Amino acid sequence: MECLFCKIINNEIPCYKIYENETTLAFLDIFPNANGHCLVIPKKHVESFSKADSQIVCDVAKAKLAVIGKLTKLNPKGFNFVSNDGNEAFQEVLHYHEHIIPKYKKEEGFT
Ligand code: DGP
Repeated sequence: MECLFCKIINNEIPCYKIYENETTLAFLDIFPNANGHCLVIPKKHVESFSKADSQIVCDVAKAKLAVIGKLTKLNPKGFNFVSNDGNEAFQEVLHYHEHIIPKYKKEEGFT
């Protein structure tokens, strides 16, 4: 099995787990953009959001809500939810994942 995130699901590669249930896993991104930057993935391998069926999309969405609940202890002021879809969109790991990036203050230049 070559998929990096499938290896994480199978405990072949370690990760810092934030949330897990039967169908999904969330863990800290190894290259975080902010404290608490998580990735939420389905346990069933699917390449990207646009290739996922509605059940997977629903499972991941529910897991995102659970992860947000866990991240409240970091006291974020907001979140960015990002899913890169395809190599042209800078998707590096071809296993569907949603980035949850906590935001702590407004960035310079934005009103
Ligand atoms: P994307 O560019 O959307 O495919 O993002 C892939 C993310 O996966 C990137 O932010 C870094 C993260 N990542 C890559 N390899 C590992 C790993 O081995 N462990 C963890 N925790 N995250 C990883």
